[in-house]
Order: sequence, then C-alpha cells, then structure tokens
Amino acid sequence: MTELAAVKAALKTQAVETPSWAYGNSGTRFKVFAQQGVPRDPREKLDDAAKVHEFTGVAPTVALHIPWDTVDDYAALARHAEDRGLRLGTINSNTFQDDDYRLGSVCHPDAAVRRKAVDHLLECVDIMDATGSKALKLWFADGTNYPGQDDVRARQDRLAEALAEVYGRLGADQRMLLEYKLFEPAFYATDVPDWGTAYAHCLKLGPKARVVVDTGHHAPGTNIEFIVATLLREGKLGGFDFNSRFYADDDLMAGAADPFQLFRIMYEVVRGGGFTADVAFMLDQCHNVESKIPAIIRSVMNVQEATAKALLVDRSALADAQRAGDVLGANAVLMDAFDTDVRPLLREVREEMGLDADPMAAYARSGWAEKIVAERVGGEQAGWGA
Ligand code: PSV
Ligand code: MN
Ligand code: MN
Repeated sequence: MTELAAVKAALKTQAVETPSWAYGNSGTRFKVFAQQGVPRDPREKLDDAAKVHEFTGVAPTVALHIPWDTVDDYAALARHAEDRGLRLGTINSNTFQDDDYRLGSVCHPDAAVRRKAVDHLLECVDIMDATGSKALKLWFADGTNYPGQDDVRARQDRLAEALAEVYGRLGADQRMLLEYKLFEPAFYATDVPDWGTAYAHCLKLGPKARVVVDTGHHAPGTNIEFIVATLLREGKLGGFDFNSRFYADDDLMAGAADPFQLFRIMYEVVRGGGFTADVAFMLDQCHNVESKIPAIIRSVMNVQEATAKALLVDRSALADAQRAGDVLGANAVLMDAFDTDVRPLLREVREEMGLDADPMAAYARSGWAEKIVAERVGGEQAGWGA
C-alpha cells in the first residue's frame, strides 16, 4: 500500500461519537434559544445523529446522557439506532442536577446522598448492559466554593470508595472513563480537577478505568497534547470529549477555535498508537446559536481534517531532524503537514466511501432540516438550560 493509500484507509476507519445532548436545545445560564425542529425524545435525537453519519460516514455511535435520555426500553432504543445504521455509545451519568447534590454527589459529606449518586451510576451500568454500550463516562460536578467548606482529603476518600463500587459492577468488556475539569460549577476546589487526579484514581481502580480528556476543561495555555502523550504512554487514555474553547468550558465546535491544537493532539494520538477503537473520539458540544445538525457535521469534518494532517506527518523525516538536533527542520516537518490542504484528499476519501464529497452541501440539499421543522413541534431542552 502506498503511504497515501494507508492514510486514506485509516481515515475510512475513523469513528467520531456524537453526543445526544448536542441535538437538543441548549444555552447559557442567560438564555436557551429554542430552535425549531429539535428532537422531542431520544429516538428523534438518534434520527438526527443518523443524518450526521449518513453524510459523513464516520459518526457511527451516539453517546447517551441519563436521565436526559431515559426510556422505558433501552434494548428497543438500541434497535432504533441499529435500524438507522447507528450504535449506542458511551453512557454519561448525571449526578449534578438534583437539589440533593448542592454539596456534591459521590464526594458529598452525607452518606445518604453518596448512596443515591452511586445507585445512579450503578443504574447506568444496567443501562449499558441493555444497550450494549461499552463505556460509562463519569463527570462529577463535585467540589467546594470556599476554603474550609469541606475536607478535601476526605472527599478524595469518598470519591475512591464510590468509584471502586462502580468499578466492581463493570462487566468484562465494559469500562469506566473518568473525566476531569479544572473548575465550574465549583469555584474553589473541584474534586477531579486535572488529569493527574483522574489518573491516580484510574490507576488504583485497574485496567478498566481510563482518563477522558475534554479539550475544554483546562486552564488557558495548558499543553493538552503533552497530557495525551503521557496518558497514552501509560496506557490510560480512554478517549476525548472534543470541543473548542476561547475562555472556559465553551463547548463550541471542535476545531473551530484552534485547529492547530486539534492537529497537535491528533498527532500525539497517531504517534502514540492511539488511533484505534481503544480510544473513544467523542464530541461534547452544545450548539446554542447555530443550526445543530450542520454544526455537528462541521465538527466531525474538523476532526477528520486534523486527523488527516496528523497522519500526513512525515514521521521518518521528523525523527531524522529530531535526532540531528535540527530544531527548525523538525518544526518545519510538522508545519508542512499542518499547512497541507487536506480537503481534496477527504473529498476523495468520501467518494471512495460512496458518499457525497461535500457533507454540508449534501445535508442542506437533503430536505431533512425542512422536514423536522414541519413535523416536530415542541422540542425538549437538552438539559443544560433546563
Ligand atoms: C460539563 O462540563 C460537561 O460538559 C462535561 O464535560 C461532561 O462530559 C458533559 O458536561 C456531559 O455531562
Ligand atoms: Mn465533557
Ligand atoms: Mn464540559
């Protein structure tokens, strides 16, 4: 196989998971702008996700969020997905929307609240059994707002205890992805604020626990690709929540704010052997002012472009320059790949996959947007603005 053929083959195997909540209405704490035609239930979210997969060919799974996507029959929901060429992906837990969680969930000082939170996590594993989902994604809003508010060490102990119980419930082919976030909603101390804390817990738990890197969850200027390289090296990178940020956890389209950062991350993924089914490439976004389905298609395409550029890095030329201590030469090799216009290559890849070369235009022509506006009345909130 020529090198270009290998790059194309790799791109055809790419799988980007889209989040159910990105299809529904969402907003900031100031306002949720309701859009016409948004899904009214989890099935309709899957119908929209099927369109993203139909036009991109690389978005075959959808992440669910419980209880936002609660249904009576999860096996039936999985069949609904299958009928549309999709699979249900990661199950995201929600231990942040009840009044009980004012002082935290699994780290709460009251054992009764911790019990409620752990029971919810266990219920999420039951749902995984029914849907065939392989991963439970845990993001905890736990933390404190004031120094002295609670014992930060005791909170780590409570967290470890809760995680161990849920870990023990995982099936042989199921795993746990632990997400970290610097701040928000807690403003003084978050209980899982960084990759080091998440890594320490995952290491203690065992091989089924891995860290998930949400690109919006770091301090400005953090070298995220270094974190990716380190976690991959340790066999502890579980996946990504891709999105863009300008300021905090902005949840904008992946690759919109800083395509160069996305490329650098994808290069470390490729370099570290992480471009496999073992690492989950998820989006975690909200589309508050733009049209949702096109925004998700655009995001998937942005991830594809960053991946194509990462795959095009001339790694032997790079290694030669690095060995020779050729600082500018090595940098130039990396920049050559980033500066390549990969859009023609991706058009070819899509045509070879039997797709339209231009997913955005194909979706716009498809009439789906008009159809859902006409047929769906009274869309539900995705959850964030509710
Ligand atoms: C909150 O910051 C958050 O965006 C986390 O990144 C989760 O992955 C997501 O919500 C869904 O719970
Ligand atoms: Mn996330
Ligand atoms: Mn987030």
